[in-house]
Amino acid sequence: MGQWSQFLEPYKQAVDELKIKLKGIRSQYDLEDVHTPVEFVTGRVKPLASIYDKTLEKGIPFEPSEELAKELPDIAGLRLMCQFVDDIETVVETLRNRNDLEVIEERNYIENKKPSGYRSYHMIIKYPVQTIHGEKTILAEIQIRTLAMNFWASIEHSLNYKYESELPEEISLRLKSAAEAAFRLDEEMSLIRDEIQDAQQYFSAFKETATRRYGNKKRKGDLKR
Ligand code: 0O2
Ligand code: 0O2
Repeated sequence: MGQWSQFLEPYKQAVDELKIKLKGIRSQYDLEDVHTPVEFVTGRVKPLASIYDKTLEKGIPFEPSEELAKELPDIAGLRLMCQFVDDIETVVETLRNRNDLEVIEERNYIENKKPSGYRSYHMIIKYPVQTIHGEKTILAEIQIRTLAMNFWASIEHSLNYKYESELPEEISLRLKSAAEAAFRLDEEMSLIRDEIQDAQQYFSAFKETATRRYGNKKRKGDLKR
């Protein structure tokens, strides 16, 4: 167990660091009072049970090793959720241009959705972690998706877990249809994107003015007086 803790420590550090850095993208856009392409960020180190399952799938030994680190590029996993499909391209471009990480692979499951109906944009990166024994470069996976894609993926993930990846035909068909409905929702929202962004800017300006004037307790009508 100790060996695993030592092996996973740089991944934990990378997830912690990258969560702060990627959340920074959102706060910098907020400060400039423009639409932020990042709605929220999550991250996790792959649980040992999932690492074990993957080693069985890939036919590699379940032990901390260079081979395992190479075969499982998502031991450190970050997820960025966006409001609009177009935001994904902005985030992807931002990540390609950073000097604190190197993008080594991209998979576009939005243009090429998976047979399950899954849509998301994946990037595999190299990320240097500073340790007491010097720099260690690890691989991490960043998944970028809209809120609707994320909603679908988390429901599908839970159902797959419940049915141990053997989804009944009817559920599988309904999920595929739900994936298309989620994508149509994204398309509809994109069509009224300007309208939505104006409303969001108006709402945050309102909140700011209300907080400045009255603290947190006043309503919209109070501002008009
Ligand atoms: P389940 O059952 O997996 O959904 P904070 O530090 O407060 O911002 P916190 O609570 O440490 O955040 O965790 P965070 O970053 O909000 O999100 C952790 C959850 O996101 C976990 O869910 C992960 O499963 C999921 N997650 C985030 N990023 C990834 C990723 O890149 N890949 C995968 N597979 N999962 C990711 P839970 O809570 O474990 O529950
Ligand atoms: P977790 O931590 O439970 O999410 P390959 O080995 O090259 O065939 P691999 O390793 O499966 O491909 O990579 P892929 O498909 O690019 O990305 C894997 C991750 O994407 C998964 O992690 C999921 O997080 C997500 N994903 C891929 N396909 C689906 C899908 O059909 N539904 C959902 N909900 N998520 C999907 P893991 O390994 O499942 O682990």
